[in-house]
Amino acid sequence: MEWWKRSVAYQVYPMSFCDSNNDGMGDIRGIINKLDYLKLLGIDVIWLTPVYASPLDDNGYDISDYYAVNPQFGTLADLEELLREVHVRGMKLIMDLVVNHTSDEHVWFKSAVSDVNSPYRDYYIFSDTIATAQQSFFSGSAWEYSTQAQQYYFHQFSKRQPDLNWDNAKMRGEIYAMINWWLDKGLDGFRLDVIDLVGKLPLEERVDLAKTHRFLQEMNSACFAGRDVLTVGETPLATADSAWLFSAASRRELSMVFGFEFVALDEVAGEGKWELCQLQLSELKAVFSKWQIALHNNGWNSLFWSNHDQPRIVSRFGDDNEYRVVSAKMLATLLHGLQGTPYIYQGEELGMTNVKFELDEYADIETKNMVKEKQAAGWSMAKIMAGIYAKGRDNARTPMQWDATANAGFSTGTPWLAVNPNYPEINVAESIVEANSVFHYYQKLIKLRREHEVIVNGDYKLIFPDHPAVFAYERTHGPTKLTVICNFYQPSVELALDIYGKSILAANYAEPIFANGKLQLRPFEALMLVEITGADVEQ
Ligand code: ISL
Repeated sequence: MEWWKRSVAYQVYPMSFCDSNNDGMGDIRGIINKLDYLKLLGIDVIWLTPVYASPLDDNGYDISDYYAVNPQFGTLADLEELLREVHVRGMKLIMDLVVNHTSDEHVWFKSAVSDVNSPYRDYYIFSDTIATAQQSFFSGSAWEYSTQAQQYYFHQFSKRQPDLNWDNAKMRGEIYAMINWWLDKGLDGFRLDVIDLVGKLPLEERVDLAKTHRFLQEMNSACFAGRDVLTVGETPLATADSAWLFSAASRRELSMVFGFEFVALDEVAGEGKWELCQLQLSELKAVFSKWQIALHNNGWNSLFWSNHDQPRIVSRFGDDNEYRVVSAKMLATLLHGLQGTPYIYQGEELGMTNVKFELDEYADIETKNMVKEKQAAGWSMAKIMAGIYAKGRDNARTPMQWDATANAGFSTGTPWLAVNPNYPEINVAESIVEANSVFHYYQKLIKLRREHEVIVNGDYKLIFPDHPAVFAYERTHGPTKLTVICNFYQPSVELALDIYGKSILAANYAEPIFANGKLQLRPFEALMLVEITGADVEQ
């Protein structure tokens, strides 16, 4: 079986991970210094968000040179050292591949705007008019006028992130050569940014999925075929029904994709991420179950609660006050019992929380653009701030909390984004000494995946489907049955589940309470149980 099906990944956001030279910005040397911490946690793969040359309009997702490292993060030699040090510790490293768009400072774009006859003009998408009403993901029209080019160009993200024209075969060839250059260094794979947007039909305001798949198959045969790499697509448009098209081995595209269906469950349908609503547990159960069943034996799931674009999960679906530790563990239990490759976002393993900053302390381009757009649309400041507190991307981007010293031990300089003020209580140093910490619980869950084949391979069945407060499921592999039970809310509840004969693999309270034939679940209580139902021994 492919190694990445047995792996647990960890996402490092370099700007906010560890600052070795105290300029306020995390760097590659800082990551090298913390590799032993990641090894202690027990993860197998590190996903490094972009460290390429970039003006950082969108924190590195705007690349100006795919072959160079941003000097603020270090040098190419530092990156090669990081790769070696990761390998020395028996881990793997994947990098971000941002090829839907470049920075407007990329030489291709500079040439494209300066000369209508440039061979690079067709690497991008130009039009004499605002060809469609399409909106950018970061507010406003997806068409920006370039006075230099004397035409509009297409950008699905910020206006400093012009979209590449994937219909241009020469451009695609240059991208594939670049991918191979990195893989030849021994890199273990890539996370492919918004890869389902590359099959563009910009003049029709939509993407063509069939075209995207053709490009991915071409990329696979040009770059990934014959290499033992992990490729994970970021696919905001993928559904449970379409995800296998990217990830089934027979398709020769990617190893797996990130599904984003669940992240829309706390927003008003069709109104975008800032129009908030309460999560319905029944919907979360339905979405997770659908993906689990659809990709069992046909494709592969990526499992995640958080990343650098999402708020902190304990603040979002758990409780970041009194029940912070138990609810963070409950959410971890729910996710880490599922089939797929789990991705832990830095700080999630500490139960790091959202922040409430003053408006001028936010750095994210999405947040800044949203404030302007919503103000113009007449939203109150209270509603705008409520949106940012709940969903702003900077919630996830505050510096990693290493210890209780100034700036959480992230940097002795002034951090580029303020540190969450709760760092004296929530930090790595504290988590390592505290036996009951969220950290130790994650460490245990990671180990369990290695020890129990049923977690990797078992099938999935939702149990107690209609229970309003409990998310519970079974995984079965041969004679082995895994049962995961999570009380998603604070009130205690009863569950008619017999735990006789089952052993506890993980739990966020000391002992389960079983009385009157029922399991009594305390606030946010979670249990992972295993039993052998037949005589055979698990393979
Ligand atoms: O974060 C989002 C909503 O808040 C998503 O719409 C997000 O923009 C989308 O999933 C694409 O994300 C990726 O590409 C962006 C970059 O800003 C994100 O950080 C990256 O993860 C453009 O490169």
